[in-house]
Parts: sequence; C-alpha cells; structure tokens
Amino acid sequence: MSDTKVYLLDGGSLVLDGFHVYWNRGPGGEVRFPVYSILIEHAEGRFLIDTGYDYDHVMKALAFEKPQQTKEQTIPGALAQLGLAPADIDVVFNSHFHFDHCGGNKFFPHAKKICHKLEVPQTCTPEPFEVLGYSDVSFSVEAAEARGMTDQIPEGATVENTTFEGVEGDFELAKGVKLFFTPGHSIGHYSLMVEFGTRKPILFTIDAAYTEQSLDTLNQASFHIDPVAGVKSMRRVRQLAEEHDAELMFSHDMENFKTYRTGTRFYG
Ligand code: 5PN
Ligand code: ZN
Ligand code: ZN
Repeated sequence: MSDTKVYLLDGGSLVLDGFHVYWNRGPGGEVRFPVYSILIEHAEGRFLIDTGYDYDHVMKALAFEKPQQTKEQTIPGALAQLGLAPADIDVVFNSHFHFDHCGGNKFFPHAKKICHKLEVPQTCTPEPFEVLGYSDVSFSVEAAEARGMTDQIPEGATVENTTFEGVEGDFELAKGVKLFFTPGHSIGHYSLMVEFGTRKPILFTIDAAYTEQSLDTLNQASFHIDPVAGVKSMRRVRQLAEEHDAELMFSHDMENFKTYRTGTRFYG
C-alpha cells in the first residue's frame, strides 16, 4: 500500500447542457467536461477503474455531446504514455456501465473484470430513460445480445472473456483500494477511495457527484435511476471524505480537472 501509485488517464471531453449537469437547476448552455479513468499501480497488481468513452460510439449514438479525444486520450494512447499496454492491466473494475465509463473495456479481454452485480442486468434491460446512458454495450457480449446490438461486439470478444464478477455493498478491491456503494446515479454505482502510506487518501466520487459544485449543493446530474438514493449517496460521500480526511476528486469537473495530475505525473 505504501508504494501505491494512482495515475489519471485523460480520456478527452464531452459536452452536455447545464440542465443535465445540474438537474433542474442549470443554468442551461453548453458545459464541456472531462472524462478520465483511474490506474492504480499496487503491490497486488495493476487495477484500472473505468475505461472512458469510445469516440466512434459517441459520434454514432450521441454526436450532440461533441466528443474531443486525441490519440493520446484513447485508452491505449494514455497507457502508452506510461510505457504500458492494455495487456499489462490485471483487473478492470467498472464503477457503472454508462458509455463514458466502459468504452475502452474492449481492450482488456484478458483482464479480470468486476462490477456491481446489478449493473450488467441493468444494461441488458435498462429503464426507458436509461437507454442512451447504457448505449455502449461493447463491454459485454451478454448485454449486446440481450439488447439486440450484436453489431457492437468487438472482434475476439466472447461471453467468457466479457463476464464480470458481480459484487455488492462496500468492499476492498486490494489493500487500501476501497469501493463504496453509492447508488442512485445508477443502480449499482460505486465511488472509490485509495489509501496511501505517504499522503492522505483520495476519494473519487465518480458520478455520485459530477463536480465540486454538485456535491456542495447536493445537486446530482439529470441521469439517475433513483434521485433520492442519489442525494443519500452524496451525503455519504461528504461523510466519508470527512471521516477519512480524504481529498475529493470529481468525475466530470473541468475546472478541478485542470489542476489534477495526468500523464506521467501520479499521486502516491
Ligand atoms: C455524459 C453522459 N451523457 C448522457 C448520459 C445518459 O443518458 O446517461 C448517463 C450519461 C452520461 O454520463
Ligand atoms: Zn454515469
Ligand atoms: Zn460519467
């Protein structure tokens, strides 16, 4: 744990209207926000939390989000900057399966895959209002087949190499790598805390709070399955940060993201 390192893999950016980012509050207008994945170099292995979005998928299914992603901001491109290839990743953990968190899963057929036990079933049969969020099913042959979207199945993907170990509740992925169940935004959403020997812990809200302002105002994004659970999860994230004296990092907060370490610069 004392030599744990955290790298943020910059995955480019997307645009949403302010009323989506700040549900029923706004103000409206285009908000460009970052998307990134979290690489944890740990004594027990290399763990990748989320895999960003796939540019071609977004252009096909959600072009209105105006994706901007350079080659260096693809998953292989971001790993290459660290001298790594997808094959070097041991475990992929998905916080949830919205398209901006699973688009690069296709690069990891060899890796162990873990998520909340309800997230794959939800991707198979989403609520009508969740269809766009769960529109990239390339991470799971099972989900692609259930949705009749087999055109998305990547070459080489099989039921076996896209099967997830399902977990529930809070759990420790590796020593000091803690997943906290924070449902509401999605049915099986997780936030992440990483503890270090050398510095205070980092609490990644993931999509329980897109931005610092979201958490300050307890105002979640308009995408959710249970907004009341979402508010409870935001309060829990605040409580966890206080209890553990953790530094908060937000999933989709451009202003804060500009101050985060990316590329070869790491935390730990
Ligand atoms: C970035 C973004 N855009 C649209 C949706 C959606 O419909 O559910 C989740 C989501 C997103 O994270
Ligand atoms: Zn999400
Ligand atoms: Zn997201």
